[in-house]
Amino acid sequence: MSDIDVLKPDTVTKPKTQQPKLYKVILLNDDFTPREFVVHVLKAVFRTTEDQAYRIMMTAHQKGVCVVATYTRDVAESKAKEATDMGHSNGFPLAFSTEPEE
Ligand code: TYC
Repeated sequence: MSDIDVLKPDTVTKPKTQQPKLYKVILLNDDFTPREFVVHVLKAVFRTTEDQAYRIMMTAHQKGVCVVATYTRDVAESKAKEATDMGHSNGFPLAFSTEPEE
């Protein structure tokens, strides 16, 4: 028996389930929402730590946008809506969008 035969698996099983397509939730910068409020929303809706929320907020603040996290489509869309609604309920133009991952 050659080395190659020893290393080769007898059967190759194909996964039966497909990986669901993932969607990014994107935080958009604006000039009005207070920084602390953005951090509060990120912690509440996306369950980030204070430190992660601060970094995400500062990236959006400096670059215009920041990917918050990726989820299945339904979860991404409902979290983006919940977070956007939280801003609007408090009189801020805070906005989150979603887009499919490559
Ligand atoms: N740019 C806002 C300010 O200076 C803070 C902010 C950061 C708002 C990130 C939205 O996605 C955002 N108060």
